[in-house]
Amino acid sequence: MVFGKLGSAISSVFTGKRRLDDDALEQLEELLITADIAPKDAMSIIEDFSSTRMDKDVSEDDIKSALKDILSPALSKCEVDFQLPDTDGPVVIMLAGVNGSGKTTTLAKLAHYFQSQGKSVMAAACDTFRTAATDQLKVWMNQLSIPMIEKEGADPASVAYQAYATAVEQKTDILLVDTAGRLQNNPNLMAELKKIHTTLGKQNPEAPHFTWLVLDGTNGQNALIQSDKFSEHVPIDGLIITKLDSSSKAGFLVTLSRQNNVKPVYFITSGEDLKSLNPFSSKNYLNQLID
Ligand SMILES: Nc1nc2c(ncn2[C@@H]2O[C@H](COP(=O)(O)OP(=O)(O)O)[C@@H](O)[C@H]2O)c(=O)[nH]1
Ligand SMILES: [Mg+2]
Repeated sequence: MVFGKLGSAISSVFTGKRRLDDDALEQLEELLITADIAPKDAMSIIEDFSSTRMDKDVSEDDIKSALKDILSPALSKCEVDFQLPDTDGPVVIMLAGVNGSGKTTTLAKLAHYFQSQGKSVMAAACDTFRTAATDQLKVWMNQLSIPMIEKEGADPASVAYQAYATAVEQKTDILLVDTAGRLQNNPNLMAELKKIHTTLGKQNPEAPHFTWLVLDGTNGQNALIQSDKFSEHVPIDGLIITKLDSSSKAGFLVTLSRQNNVKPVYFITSGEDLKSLNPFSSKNYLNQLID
C-alpha cells in the first residue's frame, strides 16, 4: 500500500464506528508504516491518538480528520512563500538529486513558470555525464525558446562558469542549472556537484541563490537518506517533490517535516505537463493523502 491509498485503507479498517482499542491502534500504526511513514513517527502519531481518543467510538472520518490535525502543524512548516531575491545579476537556481528523480523535467517546468512571469531564463547543461542528458534538456529548452549553455566533453563546473558569465552578459533574470544524476554514495560525482556550487560562488558570493534537492515522491524512506547525503556535500536550501501524480504520495514528507531543521518544500510536480508545477500546500497535500 502507498500513502495515496491511506484514506481508503483507513476506511476499510474503520468501517462505521469502531472502538479505538489496542487492536485498532495497532492496525492504524501498520497502515502508517506501509504508507512510508517512519516507524518512530507512526508510533508517535499512535501515541497521540491513544492519549486523546482511547476507548472512544470513532468513525473513519474522525480518524481522518484527527490524522490531519496531528500531521498538519509539522507539514505546514514545509510551506514557503517563494520570492525571487532582489539582486543585480542573474538569480541562480541549481537542481541536485539522484538519477531519475526528475531534475531535468522539473527544470523545464521551472523555466516555463518563470517565463510566464515575464522573466528571462537561461539553462546550464551541467549533466555532462551522459550525452543524452544534454539532448533531453535541449529538446525542452528549444520548445520554450530558452538559451542553453552546453560544452561537449567539458567538466560540469566549467559549463556552470560559462553559463553564469553568459547570463550576466545577456542580463538574464534567472539561470537554471541542471546537474547529473548523482548516486549519493559516489564520492567523485558528489565532489563534482560541490565544485559546480563553489565555482558559481566564486563568480558571485550569493550564487547559487538556491540549491534545491529534487526528490522522487515515489521513493519511500530512501528519500530521507538522499536528503542527508546530499546535504553533506552541498548546502540544500529546500526540496522539490516530484511525481505526486503517481499513486504514491511521498509519505516520507511526513517524516521529513517532523525532523529538526525542516527543509522547505519549494515546489511539487505532478505530471509530464509543463504546467504541473505548484507551490507546496500542506492542506492540499493532506487532503490528497488522506481523503
Ligand atoms: N509522472 C511523472 N513523471 C515525472 C515527473 N517528473 C519527472 N517525471 C519523469 O521521471 C523520469 C525522470 O525524469 P528526469 O527529469 O529525466 O530525471 P533526472 O534524471 O533527475 O533529470 C522521466 O521519465 C520524467 O518524465 C512528474 O511530476 N510526474
Ligand atoms: Mg537529468
